[in-house]
Amino acid sequence: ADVVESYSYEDIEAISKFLLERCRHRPKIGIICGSGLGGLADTLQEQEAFPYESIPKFPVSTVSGHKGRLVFGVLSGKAVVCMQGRFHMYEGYSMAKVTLPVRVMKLLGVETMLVTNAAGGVNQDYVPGDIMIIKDHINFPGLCGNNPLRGPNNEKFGPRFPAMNDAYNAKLRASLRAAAKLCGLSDHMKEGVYAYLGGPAYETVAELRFLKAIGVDAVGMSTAPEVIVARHCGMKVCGLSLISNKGIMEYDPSLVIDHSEVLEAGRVRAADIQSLVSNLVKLIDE
Ligand code: CYT
Repeated sequence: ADVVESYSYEDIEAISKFLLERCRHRPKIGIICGSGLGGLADTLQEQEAFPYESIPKFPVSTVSGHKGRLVFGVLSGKAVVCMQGRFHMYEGYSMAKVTLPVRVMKLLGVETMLVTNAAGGVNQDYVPGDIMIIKDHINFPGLCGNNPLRGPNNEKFGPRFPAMNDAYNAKLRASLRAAAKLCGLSDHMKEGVYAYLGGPAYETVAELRFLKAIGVDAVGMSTAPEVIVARHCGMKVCGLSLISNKGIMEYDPSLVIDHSEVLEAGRVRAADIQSLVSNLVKLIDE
């Protein structure tokens, strides 16, 4: 049943070959940079960058605050590859396009993937500027059938029915806490459940109250699809949400949220997230 868009193993192999032939780095660590957090890629040493439009069959990203390059380089002495700008379902991309870069990373040799995003705080204890280690997620589109693994399964990547109970690696989460300690960020660290919603509309008050009631700590419009595809193909995963705003849970029309607020939180904490990630990379044993 060819009803879902998908890339063949050969398509993905061709993209990774294209990159490997033009790049001397051989990263085992992949990093997906979220809204306002793309600056991390600019800090890599010995950079080799590939704008998405220069990579055959690669989608091109459109949302402001997302650049659109695959950047290879060295961070804390280790080779890494960063997605500077990701693809979101709300931009109109298929799940296949949203998650294609993860499979490309897999064939590049990536074994550990770190995903970052900007998210709204649902947990009332969270304040903008907090950094949440993702402990687990709820994939709302997936619960209704729009899972990135929908469609024919390619056994070369992973099993038809992959486990997701241990999606966010416990050892990596401990390493993130240790990394946070090293750079003096412990007081801003949280750990919680991320809910993935399709967006692009922010949540209604009733939606946020519902999310809170079911145990969600932060809400955003990315990450879960990439994590599912990474786990499917056996990568170790860890994730960070920068809490960019408090979710508005009261019927008070004077309270507003806009995308510039989300990007501003990224600017305030960008350097902290960069040192957190570089300390984490230091702690990852390859
Ligand atoms: N904030 C955000 N909802 C929010 O309130 N960054 C994504 C989704």
